[in-house]
Amino acid sequence: MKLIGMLDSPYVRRVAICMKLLGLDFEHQSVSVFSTYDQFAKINPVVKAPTLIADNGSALMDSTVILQYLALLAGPGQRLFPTRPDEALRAARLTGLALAASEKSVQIVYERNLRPAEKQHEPWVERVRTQLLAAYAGLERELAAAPLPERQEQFDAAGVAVAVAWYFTHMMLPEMVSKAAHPQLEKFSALAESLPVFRETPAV
Ligand SMILES: N[C@@H](CCC(=O)N[C@@H](CS)C(=O)NCC(=O)O)C(=O)O
Repeated sequence: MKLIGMLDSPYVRRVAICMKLLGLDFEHQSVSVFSTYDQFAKINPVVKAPTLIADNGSALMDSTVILQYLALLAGPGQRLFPTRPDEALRAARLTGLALAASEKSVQIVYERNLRPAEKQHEPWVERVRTQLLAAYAGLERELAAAPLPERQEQFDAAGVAVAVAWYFTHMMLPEMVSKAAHPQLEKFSALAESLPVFRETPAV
């Protein structure tokens, strides 16, 4: 299997870390949807990162769809996606918030970096920023109510999504979301980023 995309994408990084936690063999190709668009388009004409090339050559896209497929390959004993309904519900809530935070961060980055200054629309950026802050406020409350597991062998896909989103937002939009106002997220992120699987999969 091949995972295509740059690890500075929270979606690509999420899949790469989960693949390592699942113990799956894969080759990672750091191809950019921007600086190497044509090369990416030859692999997947839709040019979405991540793209997973399955062993039969099928090109899959969307990190959640890819992880759904990979969890099946890893077998019934995998522990990245809980199967108990109460645990699955919490994982779904955390993952949804983390993916919304990633998406809203990406939207602001695209608005700032891809559109010419005179075409930027501040009411839109403000709307997206409000959504971004709401997603992180929700996550902060969730973590304050019940902390996420901290050891690598206890990590699940929801924890990966949360940690990757928080790191990405601060890497790309340093002043946008206060670290001081989100102590639970900041603590969890620092811990996650110190784990071997996160350090071996840096957001670059
Ligand atoms: N919902 C998708 C979002 C993936 C996504 O938007 N990736 C960005 C890179 S961070 C991308 O492919 N951008 C190029 C484009 O959308 O044209 C997922 O979970 O994989």
